[in-house]
Amino acid sequence: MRRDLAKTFLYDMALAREFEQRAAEQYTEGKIAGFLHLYPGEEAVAVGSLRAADPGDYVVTTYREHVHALVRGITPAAVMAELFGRADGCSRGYGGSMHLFDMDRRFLGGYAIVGETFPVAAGAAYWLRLNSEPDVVLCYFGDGAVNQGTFHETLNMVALWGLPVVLICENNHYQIGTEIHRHSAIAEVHKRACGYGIEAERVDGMDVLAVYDATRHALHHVRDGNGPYLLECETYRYRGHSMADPGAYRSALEVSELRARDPLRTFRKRANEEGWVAEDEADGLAEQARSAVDEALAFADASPPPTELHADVYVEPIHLYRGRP
Ligand SMILES: Cc1ncc(C[n+]2csc(CCOP(=O)(O)OP(=O)(O)O)c2C)c(N)n1
Ligand SMILES: [Mg+2]
Repeated sequence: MRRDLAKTFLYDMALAREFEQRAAEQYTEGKIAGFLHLYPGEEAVAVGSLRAADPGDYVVTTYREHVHALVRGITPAAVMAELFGRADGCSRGYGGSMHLFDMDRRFLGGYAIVGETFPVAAGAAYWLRLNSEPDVVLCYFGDGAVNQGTFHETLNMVALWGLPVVLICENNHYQIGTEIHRHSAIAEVHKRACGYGIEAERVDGMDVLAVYDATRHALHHVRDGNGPYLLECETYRYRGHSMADPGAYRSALEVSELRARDPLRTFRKRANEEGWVAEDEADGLAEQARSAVDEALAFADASPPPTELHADVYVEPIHLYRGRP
């Protein structure tokens, strides 16, 4: 393995963990409004898959998307400012935590509706096909989205038309407080793809290198013209579903077993043992990540509120409503 890639993985995951922990603090201090869904425990999925993608590829993802945005190259300052609802946020303060967007980085957004990412990704992939572009769409979704109609409709159409999409399931086994076995006849998400003739694979989503290798394989498959691919990454979130959820439905034993497989700690240990990244280098990367988040917080705090909230809002003239009940 290349040493620079191992360092990139370590930095990305350290930044992800630090960013989310500090965002949680800001939420409790009232700096962030609305819902806040955090990613600790799942870092290897976004980092491994997005580091395997090309800059030209498109990304469509869910409301648990801060880390995807960071790995894609949106600055921590622009992401934190968006969480704060400020003018310098990547969505100019309009979107907040669940609606990060950056066209330059082909980051087509976080989406708050479960199952919403599928048709958006299919549309983008269809556009790529029409324009004979070589790029691929990475479409993220949670295990809670696989019983939505949009999942099945989209798998059918992207398979039928052979569209360039890698579907990436972040299977953390929970949909808010409901465990997947309680609502899904087939809980192994990758098995569902065969119903549409889509190749699929399950991968250990706590292992960044495994996710990276599997995504590279999936992207080659798609770029070689073999149609879509579905990757199921088995992972776990350490916090509740959102800041509003203490996560009391999970046993302490279950959480501690999964904490023992912490993707950040396990990869750091492996990188050290393999001679890819020494302990002091890893400490340095963690320190850099802390400074980046310090700067992001200062930037977000200093950023003004949006001044043009009505700029993109279309309303009918108010007199049309006069006289209505
Ligand atoms: C169509 C729709 N139904 C219900 C909700 C409420 N809701 C928000 S998150 C969520 C659970 C989704 O779980 P999953 O897809 O596994 O994603 P995770 O939060 O685990 O990352 C639900 C039901 C929603 N946002 N959209
Ligand atoms: Mg889930």
